[in-house]
Amino acid sequence: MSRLQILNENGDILDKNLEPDLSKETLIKALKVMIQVRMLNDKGIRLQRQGRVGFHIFTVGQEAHVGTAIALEEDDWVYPAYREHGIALYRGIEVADIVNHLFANERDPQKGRRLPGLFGDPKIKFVNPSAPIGTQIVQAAGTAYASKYRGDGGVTTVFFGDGATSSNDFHNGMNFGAVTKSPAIFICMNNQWAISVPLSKQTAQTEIYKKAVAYGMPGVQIDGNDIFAFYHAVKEATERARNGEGPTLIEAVTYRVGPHTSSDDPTRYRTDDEVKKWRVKDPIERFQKYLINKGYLSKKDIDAMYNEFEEQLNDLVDEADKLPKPELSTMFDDVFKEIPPFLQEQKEELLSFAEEEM
Ligand SMILES: Cc1ncc(C[n+]2csc(CCOP(=O)(O)OP(=O)(O)O)c2C)c(N)n1
Ligand SMILES: [Mg+2]
Repeated sequence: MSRLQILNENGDILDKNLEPDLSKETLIKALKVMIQVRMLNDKGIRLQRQGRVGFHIFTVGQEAHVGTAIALEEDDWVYPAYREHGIALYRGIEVADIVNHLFANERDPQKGRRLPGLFGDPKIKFVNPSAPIGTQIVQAAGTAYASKYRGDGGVTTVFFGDGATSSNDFHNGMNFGAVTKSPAIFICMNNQWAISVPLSKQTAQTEIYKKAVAYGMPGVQIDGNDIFAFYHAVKEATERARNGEGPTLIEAVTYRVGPHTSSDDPTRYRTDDEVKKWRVKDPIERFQKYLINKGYLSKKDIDAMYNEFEEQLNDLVDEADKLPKPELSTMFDDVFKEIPPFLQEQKEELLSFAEEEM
């Protein structure tokens, strides 16, 4: 089986029969979101380097995942790994929520408890990522099983990296999902690297989609920089899932163009040539070319989209930077419905200690 590509690097459709029938508005919204992901990335790393934000997770080159959001229903669950911010933006997360989260200020919906970039939002069924690699795969398999059990017609999609396929949770989740024929979509973002470990040192079966055979589910490999390949593969997988035919594994072959995080220096373990080879496959540039060729947008319209978001982002950053951190007492919230006496005691002790120190 070959790798599914619909939109090539020049922005051309390779097979007219596979060109998705999507409205101009939907396509423009998708581009807008991809641009937002890219600009949030660029802003995030600058803020981290300026010492204003503690940590940064790079997303450059992996923005084609937005095609997934177009293919899903709004009510379907999504478990991201940690580079799939486009799904949250497509589903309408407030950009201010993301920015406040980066600064871990008092308006951060995560209340300053998560690494910057590891956010979720229950309103849009975008689940908080767990830091241990692979955990979300079993969580998603459970959520998909719950949908089947309740008969609510929902589909659960879970993203994970190539490195995560070496985790026990990959096996558990794939096996459970397939054997229970649950409505799950497993999407492996094969970006070739797990921090400094290349794919060839991670697994002897480097065509990850083939692992699906062992679990008894279909596996498809797509160009992970092609928004239409995502759309097409996910759409097909949702149809199977909703028909009671069980899960699908989608391997999206992409590349982590940036470092793993702000704590990583990839020049220590990979060549510039490799990175350059992938830069020309940029998912946003090819989609922009497509939209220009189609007559939906001009170069000027696209420039305006960047400028508009730049302004919005700068305003949000200025505001977020000035806000105080969450109240110390909030660290005791949310775990128990009613705070147990031993924690109440600790809370009072901490607060009186903090008062004395001030
Ligand atoms: C169980 C576990 N082991 C190690 C780590 C440290 N760690 C964080 S990200 C990462 C690499 C993950 O690579 P991959 O799954 O390919 O995702 P990518 O970062 O490439 O998107 C590792 C080893 C962790 N978070 N959890
Ligand atoms: Mg990886």
